[in-house]
Amino acid sequence: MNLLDLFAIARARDPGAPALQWVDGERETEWSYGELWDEVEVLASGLAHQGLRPGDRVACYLGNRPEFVLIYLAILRAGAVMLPMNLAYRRRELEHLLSDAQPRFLVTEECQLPILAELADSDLAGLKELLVVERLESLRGAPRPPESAPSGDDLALLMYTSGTTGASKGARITHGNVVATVTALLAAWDWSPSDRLLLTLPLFHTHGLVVGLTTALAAGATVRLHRKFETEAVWADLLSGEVDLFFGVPTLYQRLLDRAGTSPVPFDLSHLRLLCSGSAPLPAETHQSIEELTGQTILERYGMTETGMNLSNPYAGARIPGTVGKPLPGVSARIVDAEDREVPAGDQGELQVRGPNVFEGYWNAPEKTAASFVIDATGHRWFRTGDLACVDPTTGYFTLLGRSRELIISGGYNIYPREIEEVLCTYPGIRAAAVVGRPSTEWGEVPVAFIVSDRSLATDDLVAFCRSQIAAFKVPKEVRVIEALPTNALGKVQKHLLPT
Ligand code: MLC
Ligand code: AMP
Repeated sequence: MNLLDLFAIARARDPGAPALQWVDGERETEWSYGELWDEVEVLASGLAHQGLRPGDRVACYLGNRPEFVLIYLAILRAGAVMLPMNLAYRRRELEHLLSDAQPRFLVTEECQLPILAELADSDLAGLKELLVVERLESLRGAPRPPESAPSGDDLALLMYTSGTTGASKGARITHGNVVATVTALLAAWDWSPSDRLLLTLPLFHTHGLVVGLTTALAAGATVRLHRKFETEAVWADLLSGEVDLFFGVPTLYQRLLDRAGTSPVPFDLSHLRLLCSGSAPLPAETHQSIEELTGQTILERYGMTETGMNLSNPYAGARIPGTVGKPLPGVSARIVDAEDREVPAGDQGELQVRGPNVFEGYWNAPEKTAASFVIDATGHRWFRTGDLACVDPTTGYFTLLGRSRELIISGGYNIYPREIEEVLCTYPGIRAAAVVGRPSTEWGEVPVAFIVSDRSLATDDLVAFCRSQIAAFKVPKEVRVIEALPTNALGKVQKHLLPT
C-alpha cells in the first residue's frame, strides 16, 4: 500500500467532508476532500509537465499554509519525493541539504525569497525550477499525468536530521514506512472521520507532517491549520468547541499554562478528545498542571524522524506521566547494553526499535546507515535510536532516561553541539569551543557555548556571526569565554565539568 491509497480511501468515503481549514487571522478558508484532491491533480499534472519524474526530490522551504498541503500531496501524486526544510535554516544548512539531495524543484513562498537569494552563487547542480506558491499559474492547464502507483518501497520523504557528525543526513522514508506509522496511529488513538485536529506545529518536521497532517487526512478527518503556534489563538480554538484534538511539543503546553496563569477564566477542555505531546520529554509537572487546568490527561508518545512513531501511552488505559507507553502496533522495542545484548526488564540501556515504520537508511551515506543498525542472531535489523530508556517490569511501559548521543532538544528542535562548535571555530581567534545543553523551563534545554580564544572578543559579535551561519534556534543562548576546556588524560573534552 502507498500513501495515495490511504488518501483515496478517505476521499471516497465522503468527498464533501471538510479536509482542510486554513485560519489566517480573522479569515478562514475550507477545502473539502473533493476540492483538495481536484487541486492536487492540477498541481501534480503541472509538476509532471514541467519535468518532475517519479523519484525526483522536491525541496520545500515553506511555512504552514494551504499550499504546503497541496504541494505535498501533489509531489506524492506525481510519484516524487518531498524534502521539507526547516524555515529557520540559513545558507550553510540550506546549501548542505540542497547539494546533498540534489532536488529537481525548490518550492518556496515570496517572503522567503530574500533568504534564498543568499544561495545565488551556490553550486546547486540539478536544481531546475524555483516555484513560488503565490505564482503557481505556470502549473495550471497541463494534461493529467499517467496514474502513478508508487510501491510501498518507493521513497515518499527525504527528511534531514542532524547526525552525530554535525552535518545532517537525509532519512530515506518510504511510502510503506509512513503508511505503517499512520495506520498504527489511526488504530491506537481511535481516529475517526469526525475528528478535527488543531495543527500549529511546523509541517516541515515529522510531528506536524506525518503524525498530524498525514494521519488526519488518512482518517478522513479535518485539519484546522494555523501558520504557527500563537498562544492566544490556540487557546481560543481549544475553548471554542471547533476542534477535538491538539498535538504539541512540551514548550507549547508550557506556553498554554503560562498564559492561563492566574486568570480567573475557566480553561476547561473536557470537550476535547485528545491532547498529545511528543518530540521532547514532557515534564511530569507540566503533565499534571495541564490535567488540573483543563481536565485532559495528555497522551505522551515517542518517535523519531527515522522511525516515525514507536511508543505511545494508551488511548484507553493509564497514561502515566514521565513514560512514553508501549510499542505501537507492528513495532518491536528492546533495551540493550553496550554489546547490543538485551538487558533484563527494569535495567537501563539503549532503546532499539524495528518494524515496518523504520526507515531504510540515510541518503548517500551507506556507512552511517550501517552504523545505525544492528542485526541480531535471528537476522532482525534493529535501529539504534541513541536514546536511553528502561522498561517497567510490571507495567511494560517505557521511560526515556536521556541520550547516549550528544543531542540538545530545544523546544522540540534537535541541536547537535558538534555543528555549533564547528561554526564557532571558524570565527577569527577562537581556538576551541564546547557546546552543552542547559535545562530551561521554557525550551526544555538550551545550548550554551564555552570558548577559548587567542584574542579578546565581543561575544555579541560572535552571536551575530552564529546567526548569520545557522538557524536562530541553534545559536547559543549564552557564550562564556574560559581559559581552557577541561580535558582528560587522553585530551578528550570533559563536557560534564563545564559549569552550565
Ligand atoms: C524559536 N526560538 C527557539 C526555538 N524556536 N529557540 C530555541 N528553541 C526553539 N525551538 C527562538 C528563535 O530563534 C527566536 O529567537 C525566538 O525564539 C522567536 O522565534 P519564533 O520563530 O517567533 O518562535 P516561536 O514561533 O515562538 O517558536 C517556538 C515554537 C517552535 C516552540 C513554537 O520552536 C516550534 O514550533 N517548535 C516545534 C518543533 C517541532 O515541531 N518539532 C518536531 C520535530 S519531529 P531570537 O533570539 O532570534 O529572537 C520529532 C519527532 C517526534 O522530534 O517524535 O515528533
Ligand atoms: P528528531 O530527530 O527531530 O525526529 O527527534 C527525535 C528525538 O526526539 C528522539 O530520538 C528523542 O530523543 C526525542 N523524543 C521524541 N519524543 C520524545 C518524548 N516523548 N520524550 C522524550 N524525547 C522524545
